[in-house]
Amino acid sequence: MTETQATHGKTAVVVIPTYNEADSICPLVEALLATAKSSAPQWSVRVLVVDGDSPDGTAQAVRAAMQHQPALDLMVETKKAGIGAAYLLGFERAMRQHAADVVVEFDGDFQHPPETLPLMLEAIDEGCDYVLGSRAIPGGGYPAGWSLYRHLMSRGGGFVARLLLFFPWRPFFRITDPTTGLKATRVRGVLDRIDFARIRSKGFGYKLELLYHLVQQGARVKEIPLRFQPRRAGESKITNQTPGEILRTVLWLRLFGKRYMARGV
Ligand SMILES: Nc1nc2c(ncn2[C@@H]2O[C@H](COP(=O)(O)OP(=O)(O)OP(=O)(O)O)[C@@H](O)[C@H]2O)c(=O)[nH]1
Ligand SMILES: [Mg+2]
Repeated sequence: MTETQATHGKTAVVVIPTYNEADSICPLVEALLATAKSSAPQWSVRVLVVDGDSPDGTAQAVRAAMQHQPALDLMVETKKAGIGAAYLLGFERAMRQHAADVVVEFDGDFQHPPETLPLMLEAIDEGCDYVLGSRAIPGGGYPAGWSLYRHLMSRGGGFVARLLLFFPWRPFFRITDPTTGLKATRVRGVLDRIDFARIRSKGFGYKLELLYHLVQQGARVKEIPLRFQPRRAGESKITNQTPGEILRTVLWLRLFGKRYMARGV
């Protein structure tokens, strides 16, 4: 075994979906790779950007960065198709092409602090399968200056999602922030047991679907604190339809989720 193989035995692919994130994406990629190199040297970390054909030049900026950054990869969708669709595309490529041992879900707007990456990989090293960044446990939190509406949507919506997905079972008490977007998932025996064709939501609801199925499947879950930052640049892709889409997804999962996956996986 070469030295590189010995020190970089495991591969983590950080998948970042982007739509009009040209101002943040390159500094974010640099920060992620730098923190991984210094604080998780036992991991080979790659970053895969899945761009929804952004008109602001996000993909061009990534392509330019790829010239000097071999750990960076890019997929460009034919058109913006939802955050869930982008992640599933990215997971497929991470698993098939990059032989990922772990895939990480990470926002492209610096709301997830890059320093959380080594902490998530450390939890995977300890034996966890599914590491979730939680804004609702000590050490985590929401951005200062968020409107009452955003707090209500995030905290109230999160509570309703927990209730519908898990009450009165044990996961209800363990999953404190079900709508979080920061996650690290072990591939072998965990993510590779999910049939992506059966994930129904192409938008933000995919988060709840994957959470539900992975928890049902018995993934060993750990939450780490997530201090969710204000957006650095660009605009939110959350619309007035997003809360309704998430609510429909969790209701459907509560009613049919268990039987649906049991038939297919
Ligand atoms: N490729 C692709 N990326 C998307 C799509 N929707 C959202 N994203 C990206 O997914 C990440 C999360 O989306 P955000 O709009 O930041 O969602 P959020 O963080 O919950 O909301 P804010 O706090 O308002 O930013 C960002 O990097 C977006 O650019 C999409 O349809 N396609
Ligand atoms: Mg965001």
